[in-house]
Amino acid sequence: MAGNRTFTMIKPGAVRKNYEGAILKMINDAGFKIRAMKLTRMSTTQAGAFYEVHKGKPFYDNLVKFMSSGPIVAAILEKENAIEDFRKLIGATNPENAAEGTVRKLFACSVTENAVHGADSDENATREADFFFSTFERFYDYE
Ligand code: RTP
Ligand code: MG
Repeated sequence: MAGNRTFTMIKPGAVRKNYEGAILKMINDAGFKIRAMKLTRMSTTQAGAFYEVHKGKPFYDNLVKFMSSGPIVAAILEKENAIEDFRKLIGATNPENAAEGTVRKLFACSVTENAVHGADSDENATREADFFFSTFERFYDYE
């Protein structure tokens, strides 16, 4: 993702509660440009494949079930230092440990239903973006 892009999902719980607008506003206000975006839903097979790095961990089955339980907003975001800055914006995985003012502090209800996903490396951002978006659905060259 060329170092300045990340991949995110607004998770089913947050979409169910109509938080997607507020979360996207926080993302824009933090200086991220939306370069691709869609409302979609993963099947359990797709969610299992998306999270295959976590296969075998105690939370995997629950996570796959939750992530396929309803629509999500998937997006590619662009900003200098995108991966790190986005993870700062969303806060710790467990909302109980998330800093004040972070997306998870404001919108997450539990460690599984933690409102948003943020890619953790360039390599994973690329893999995750490719999972959801064709080249025709990405708008990298617009100002
Ligand atoms: P994410 O990938 O969603 O941005 O979150 P993360 O890097 O902060 O957390 P990660 O370790 O990649 O875990 C992926 C998702 O699995 C759920 N999880 N549950 N102890 C638990 O019950 C537990 N640990 C992780 C969370 O939904 C987490 O976002
Ligand atoms: Mg992660």
